[in-house]
Amino acid sequence: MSHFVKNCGPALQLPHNRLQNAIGYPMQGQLKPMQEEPVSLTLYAHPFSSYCQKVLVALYENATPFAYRQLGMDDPEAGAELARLWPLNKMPVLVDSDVPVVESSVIIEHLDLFHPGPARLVPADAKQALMVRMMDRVFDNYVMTPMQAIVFDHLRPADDRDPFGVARAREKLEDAYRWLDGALAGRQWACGDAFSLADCAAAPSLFYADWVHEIGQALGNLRAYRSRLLARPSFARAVEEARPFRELFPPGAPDRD
Ligand SMILES: N[C@@H](CCC(=O)N[C@@H](CS)C(=O)NCC(=O)O)C(=O)O
Repeated sequence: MSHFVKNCGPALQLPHNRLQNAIGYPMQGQLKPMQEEPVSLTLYAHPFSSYCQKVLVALYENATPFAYRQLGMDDPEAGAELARLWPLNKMPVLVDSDVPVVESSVIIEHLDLFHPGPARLVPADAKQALMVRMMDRVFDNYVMTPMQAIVFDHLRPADDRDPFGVARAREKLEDAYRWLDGALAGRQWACGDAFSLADCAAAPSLFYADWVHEIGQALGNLRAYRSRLLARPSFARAVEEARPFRELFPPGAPDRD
């Protein structure tokens, strides 16, 4: 979800010169472990954005304190700050001790590294971590991406609609659903018993993907997994916070979930 909420949002306290110098990650010595000083995290995000929800789930899993800089049409200054922080103009962006961290997966890895809580979202074991990263990529690339292609087609002018691209996106979703249904057999979460980065990615991607291209009744493992994600308190909270924005969903939100 993006264009329709992109420049929408509250008020950054950082002076401009610090923002302009901020790109460059990691900056040695700038990031302090949580034990040494109070957490100073600001998240630029919108509650209805799928990639923002991915990071919000990670923050809520560990009750990590952060300032929420909500982007919105009613706060152009927040959008301008985002553009200064990350000229590619994508949300979410996390600012940690004046250092912007971009890309949802990297933000979650950053939280796990610098602000760990009881729920470790990236396993300490390198081999297990690889599986988690692989599944994170699967959800972003093969569920989130085609889902967004379908959603954004609704934002195009009638003459610029792309039926071929939408049909292809639906095929991609079908392929991903089928593969995931097999991969999830016998698993509670994406990679087994522990909730991880991969589940943070899975939750919003499957949530919205099912809205635009319903997961078939035959794919019981995937449907049950999506239901478990919806029942997870961290994601349930993100879904509730986004509920007031459902009317913005370009294809129209279904009357469920
Ligand atoms: N790869 C990025 C994707 C972020 C992304 O696409 N965010 C959308 C909102 S869900 C956005 O900011 N779109 C604005 C735009 O495309 O202009 C990530 O993982 O953070």
